[in-house]
Amino acid sequence: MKNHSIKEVDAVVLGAGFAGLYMLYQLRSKGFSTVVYEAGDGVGGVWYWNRYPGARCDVESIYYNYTFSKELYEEWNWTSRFPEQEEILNYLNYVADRFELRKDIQFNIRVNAAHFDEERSKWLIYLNNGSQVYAKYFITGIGCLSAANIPNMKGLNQFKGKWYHTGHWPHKKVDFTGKRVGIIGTGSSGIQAIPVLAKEAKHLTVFQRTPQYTIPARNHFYDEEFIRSTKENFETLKQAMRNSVAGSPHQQNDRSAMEDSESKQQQVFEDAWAEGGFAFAMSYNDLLTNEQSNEKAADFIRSKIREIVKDPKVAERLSPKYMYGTKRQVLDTDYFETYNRDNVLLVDVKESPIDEITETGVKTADDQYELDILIFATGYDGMTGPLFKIDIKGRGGIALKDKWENGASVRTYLGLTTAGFPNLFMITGPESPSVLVNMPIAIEQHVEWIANCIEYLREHDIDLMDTNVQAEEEWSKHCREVANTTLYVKGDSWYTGANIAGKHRSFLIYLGGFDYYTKRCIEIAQNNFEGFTLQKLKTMS
Ligand code: NA7
Repeated sequence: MKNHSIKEVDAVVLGAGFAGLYMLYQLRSKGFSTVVYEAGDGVGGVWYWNRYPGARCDVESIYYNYTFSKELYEEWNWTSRFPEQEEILNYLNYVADRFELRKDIQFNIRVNAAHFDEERSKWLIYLNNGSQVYAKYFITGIGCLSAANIPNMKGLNQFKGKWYHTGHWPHKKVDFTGKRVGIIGTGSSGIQAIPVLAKEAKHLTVFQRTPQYTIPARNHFYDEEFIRSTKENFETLKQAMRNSVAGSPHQQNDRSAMEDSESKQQQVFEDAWAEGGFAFAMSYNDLLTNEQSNEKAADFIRSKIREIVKDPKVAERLSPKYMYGTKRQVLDTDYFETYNRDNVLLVDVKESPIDEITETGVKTADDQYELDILIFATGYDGMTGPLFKIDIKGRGGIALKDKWENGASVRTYLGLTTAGFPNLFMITGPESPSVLVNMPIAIEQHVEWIANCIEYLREHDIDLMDTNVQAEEEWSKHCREVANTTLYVKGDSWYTGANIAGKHRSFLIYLGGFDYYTKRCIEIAQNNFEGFTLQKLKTMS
């Protein structure tokens, strides 16, 4: 029986960030009725939510854009090497207006659940405003890092000051003038915020659990001539990014650090340090596969910390001991220099764990720190976290969370689909190259593949596409095998899920190279979507 009260569309897309906006653009241009649901009151995704002081992208702006439209690339002018959150948000708002995307986006709506209705072979989507919608295709564009991790610390509810998480920052400017500020967490978000906070606040206490390898970003304004030449080279740049290992035109040095003498290594690392950005990560080809090379890079950074930070005890606390790069390498502006300021205190919470949050601040095993504002820069439940926040149920009413055994047994095909959940697509899902590729480029590749796939299904009158169990077993196995050849799997990071108490440890990013991955996706499509079962339904209600 057809339920006439429930609206029907071809596709429901979740999230209006880079992924959701481009998915909408693609599907609409192919004539599919599409609606995007977005929890925020504006577009931008991660760039809508992450408004903390100092928030910036760690990919160079001229590469951190869409490449599907030459005109768009020519129209937009980035002002500096590493774009600020506000500038990226302005860009995405410009995209939404330019392609008239807003009319198909519903803001301030959260999708609570999506259940596959086997009788109708459609997804029934449940919205937090109480209404429902049927969709033939259900597509998630919710990012890999959108489920905030707010540690369950005793006493937080009794804190009389204000507290914030970096990923849910207020839209009104927070004034730190004259305030005693505390920040927990020294990942990318903390390291970007700390130098800015230190300049504004009366006093800043940094609660560090694990020190980080961070490299100077060497941010600077672009000059007009540089921007003009970039635009002239658009086609070359686009091809270079789309056919690269990591979605950027930068080439990795093709040598092992072990092939060079100590003095040559020092020179290579010095040059990369001076260049800033991800040059350091690209300085040798085996920093993430060879422990000896890795140790050389780690030693070099530790020597820089000792050089910059005046107090040797503080320098020692700031020096990471784990393998370089197994947590995402951070880019900073004056991070280590900030610890030379009189108004900044570093507290090592591994030495002296946080006991509780009190009415007036943070109490550790050894001391009490009085605070007016407390900031959680404590990261995210990455990769599976955003998907598990939604009650997604496939065939037989099986929940995605149960199929994947709460993260212990994630199985996908190309990180795009998973068996038993027909017509569900995950943009940059677990086991795709995602966060280890320049995200807008990874997103474009996924979105174009999904849009072309859906168009193929329409052309061939196919109603349902489901993943074969064997295909996903093989992909997941391949994904794990490639990861196990690297040092990434040895690190305690959000990459491995080790940052979340009780989370199963697994490495859910495909490391076989974006170029290889793209070719594989194309081949699969060209072979009439091998690894999928394509089904025509006899009668449609
Ligand atoms: P990250 O990189 O996960 O960093 C979170 C930080 O918070 C990290 O230093 C954690 O220490 C620390 N943390 C987490 N929980 C606690 C508790 N309970 N107590 C003390 N310290 C804690 O998140 P970011 O937001 O900085 O960056 C995420 C990504 O966004 C980044 O990689 C870029 O891709 C963009 P730990 O290291 O786990 O010991």
